[in-house]
Amino acid sequence: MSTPTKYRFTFGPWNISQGADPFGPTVRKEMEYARKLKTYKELGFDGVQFHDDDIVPADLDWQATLKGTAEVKKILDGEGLFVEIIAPRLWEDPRTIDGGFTSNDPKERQYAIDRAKRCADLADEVGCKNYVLWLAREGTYIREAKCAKTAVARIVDAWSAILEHNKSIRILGEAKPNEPTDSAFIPTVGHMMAIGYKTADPARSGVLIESAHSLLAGLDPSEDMAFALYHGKLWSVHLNDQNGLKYDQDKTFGSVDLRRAFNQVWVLDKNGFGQDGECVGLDVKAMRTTTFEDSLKHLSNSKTLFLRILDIVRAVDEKKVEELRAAKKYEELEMLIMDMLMGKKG
Ligand code: XLS
Ligand code: MG
Repeated sequence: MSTPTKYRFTFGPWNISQGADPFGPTVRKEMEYARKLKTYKELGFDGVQFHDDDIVPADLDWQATLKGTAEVKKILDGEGLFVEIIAPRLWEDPRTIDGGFTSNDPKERQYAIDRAKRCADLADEVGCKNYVLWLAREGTYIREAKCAKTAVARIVDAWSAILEHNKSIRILGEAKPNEPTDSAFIPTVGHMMAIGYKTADPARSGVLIESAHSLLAGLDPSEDMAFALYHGKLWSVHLNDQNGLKYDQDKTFGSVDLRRAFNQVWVLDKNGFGQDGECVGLDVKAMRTTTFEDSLKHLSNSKTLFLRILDIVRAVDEKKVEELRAAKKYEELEMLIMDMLMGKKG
């Protein structure tokens, strides 16, 4: 690779939260929206990730939507921020309780498609080309509830309908195996890429990989990233960390397993991620016990850890690695990496 990538960092306003969880209410006061947008530059971030309703409520009429969107765009321009991704939040509306594109009710499926198209229109308004589909409720709690084969076809059709509706966006599918449903129809990055190849425009179909989502599927995120990079389909990431096969924890990147984080940065940096403008997105949550004053630390810490790990990745003696690979001296290679991770120079 020619010049080292200068990474650009992004996150979504939902990553600054009030700390509610399924077992208890909010524990921190709400940060005012304009204040949230101000924190980006203060923390050294470059761009914003949005859901449709992170910009304006999803049920506004189109005139009011345009007005509200223009106001948000003005704040972003004033801050020098761009919108990296936009995603329809298809999992909170009462009409998506049974899923969006795969609901058993045709009226609800139509609602999901209409909302997804509207979100693509919004992408144009904020100058964003990357449209993320996290298929949150496209799954079931019991196999017999829906025909799983029909569900896959419905997802492909919906994806194609969005691409046909808006020719300037590209869609990044974000896979997750479970939560909020028990069993997602498109559980892994590999499944998601196979879906992309079946849509109306495979060239505009790719993936966003979230570290924790790969881990929840029992997979290594760096392996998923390498697979998507080979296909030229890794268009964004949601880096974070995860402590075993539990609920989706969205922990600070690198905070659970440093070597696993190292492997992700290694794969990204060595394979040109970011050279076509792809961003390092973070999808991280502050611990519930965190105070309002400290409620941005998980974001700055994740970015700092990424950059520190990047320094280590770039300091590894590549010639030595090649020699050890050629000689298949993997015990020694492992120790070389461990030494670097533990602060031994060279
Ligand atoms: C969940 C996802 C979701 C998407 C955007 O993990 O991060 O928030 O990224 O729809
Ligand atoms: Mg995510």
